[in-house]
Amino acid sequence: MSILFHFDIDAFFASVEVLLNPSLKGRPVIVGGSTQRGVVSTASYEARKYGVHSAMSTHMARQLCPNGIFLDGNFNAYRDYSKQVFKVMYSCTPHIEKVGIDEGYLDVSQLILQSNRDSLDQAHVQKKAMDLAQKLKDQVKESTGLTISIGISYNKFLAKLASDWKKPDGLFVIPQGEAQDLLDPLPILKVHGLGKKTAQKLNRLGLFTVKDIRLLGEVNLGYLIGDTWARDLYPKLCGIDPRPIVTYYERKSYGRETTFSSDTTDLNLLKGVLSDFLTEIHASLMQKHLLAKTLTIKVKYYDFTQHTHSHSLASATDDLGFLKSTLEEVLLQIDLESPVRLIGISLSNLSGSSEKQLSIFDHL
Ligand code: TTP
Ligand code: MG
Repeated sequence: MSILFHFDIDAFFASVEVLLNPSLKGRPVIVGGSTQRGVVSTASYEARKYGVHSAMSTHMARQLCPNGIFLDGNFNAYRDYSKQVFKVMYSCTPHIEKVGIDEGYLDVSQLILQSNRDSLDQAHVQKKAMDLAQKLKDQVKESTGLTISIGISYNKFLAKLASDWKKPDGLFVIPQGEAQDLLDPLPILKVHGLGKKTAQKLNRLGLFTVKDIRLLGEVNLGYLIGDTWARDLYPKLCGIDPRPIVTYYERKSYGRETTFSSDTTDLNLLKGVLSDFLTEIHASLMQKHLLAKTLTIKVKYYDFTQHTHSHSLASATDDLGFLKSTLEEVLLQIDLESPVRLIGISLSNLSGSSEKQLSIFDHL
């Protein structure tokens, strides 16, 4: 079974504005166009008490909250803060799917279950997951000043629902045995993906909760909201969501190549170029907390014939010295006497290095 986290920064743009100008703390901050024709991007929780929310016209927001502090927004700052938050997440695991500027999914199954081989007792697993999530929350708070909410569950749909459950600064778990009981009484609108209009239509038919529409069955629900939508939604109402986490290292390899302005047989030049490329690629891998197992060199000769030479190591590594000596070994196998037009190197067979680089998490 998977253990997934969904995290989402609380009132993201507004919270960054408060960090940039602490005198705004505790006040109704509304980001998204100080002009009358603007649209609200987000509002601080203080402003939400007045009914202000994302996508509302600024005109309406001003009517609801005349004392609101309306700001245009500072996208470079939002991007920087987002990067810092994701950096904390990547220090925990490379198994991350970024969904938006302020949210993402983490697959922590390996981390939790590996450090827990001795006991697969559910309560124990849950405690470990909560401890890890709390550590991430603390780390984000400490390094950025932002609060995030984390939801923990065994699929994406439930993890996202859980992160919303106790916002702001929330932490909530939906364990397998409790999912249906938690889902059933929820108002239809709480189900991610169901729009307001559809919810109103269902309400008019006397259907108000998840249980109400679940009991219709998929086919009947299809008559009301359309087959395609029902097919997607119905399993979720039953706590089922098979969507996998799609991590960046779906990307299979990292590489660089270059074409020389004139063909060359200079072995030192070729070695130097590849060695520099390897240093660069290695830096990208380190940034993403990845290990590589296979090193490949590609050579295109003056006559456009092309050869690739690969070498797979016994185990994946991020040791640059070792990779460089592997590079030299592979180079020995290549014909570098014919003039070379293009040369390139790539690292592939990638895997996460979280187990090695956990630092603050490794005592979990
Ligand atoms: P959200 O995570 O939806 O909202 P939020 O972070 O402001 O509040 P919370 O998560 O606590 O409910 O969106 C993240 C940011 O994306 C938000 O701060 C501003 C931006 N955004 C828009 O610009 N327009 C929108 O309609 C929405 C929903 C968000
Ligand atoms: Mg958010």
